[in-house]
Amino acid sequence: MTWHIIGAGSMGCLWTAQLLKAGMKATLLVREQRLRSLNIAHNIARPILTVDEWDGATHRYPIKLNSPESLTDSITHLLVCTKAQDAEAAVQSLAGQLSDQCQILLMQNGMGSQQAIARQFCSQTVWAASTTEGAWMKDALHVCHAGSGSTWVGPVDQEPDDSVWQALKGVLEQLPLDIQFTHQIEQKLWDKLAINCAINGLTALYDCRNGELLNSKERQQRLAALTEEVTQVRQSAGVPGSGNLLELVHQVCRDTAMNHSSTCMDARRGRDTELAFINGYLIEQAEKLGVETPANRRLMKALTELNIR
Ligand code: KPL
Repeated sequence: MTWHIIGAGSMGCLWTAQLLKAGMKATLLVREQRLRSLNIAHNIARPILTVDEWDGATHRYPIKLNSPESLTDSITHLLVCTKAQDAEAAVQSLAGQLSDQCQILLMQNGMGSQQAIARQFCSQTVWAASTTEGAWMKDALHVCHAGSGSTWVGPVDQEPDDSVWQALKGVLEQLPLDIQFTHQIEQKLWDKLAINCAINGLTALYDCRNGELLNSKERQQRLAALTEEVTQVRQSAGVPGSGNLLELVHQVCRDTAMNHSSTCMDARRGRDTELAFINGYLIEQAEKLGVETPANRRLMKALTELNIR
């Protein structure tokens, strides 16, 4: 079995390494220009992917790199690890290569991109993942697996046959990661949406680490207001809750206290963020449902004024 992984950021590199470790074949897909620079930088036929594991071990894997433009293989298992705003175009760029039985696994933050892809690729099976694995890039093709977490996987807006379900489950169970399959991935995506709505934008606004959001009363109040709005929109959308979201948000702030969120890092680097699929998605859903979201709107306005989009 060969997996094609699109997106060579922290999750793309981490998952490529875990697939290779489990004895599967993996081809990492990057844009043509990036492919050239990586091949030149590594100056060898087989570039090396390096993973610093959270237990202190370092593993190196010779990997196969390609670009969507020059790929001729038929894709049976596609892992999409791009930013949310790039996911739909990434899958479309591979549309001609996807087999009808292709399993497409989406690993984006936020919501909206998964549903858009599921609507377009109805012959294939589209799965979404929600993960708490902690990883960051030290350098190109060098990822630091900073903390081990859990990953939930479930189908988006469809129920695959049991044989399809069992086949993917059997494959992913071979990975050295904690992966759990669920029929309620939407609930898991909403849990993660609450975490990202509360933490990501605020850390970009204050340019601080995740743990520093708990440092003052004002920041804690903003976390609480953002989270409360997610709870209200979620309830109006009829998505069952899975516990106290504010407790979950505080737990993530403590567990990832020293991390800079992905949005804070994007803002620092002057890159587009995933906020349109995080707070933006929440505000859009709230409007449809007639729910007010002043805290989320205030945050988005403040970020726009700082040119963080
Ligand atoms: O998902 C994250 C992100 O940075 O995007 C959190 C959970 C906030 C960890 O930093």
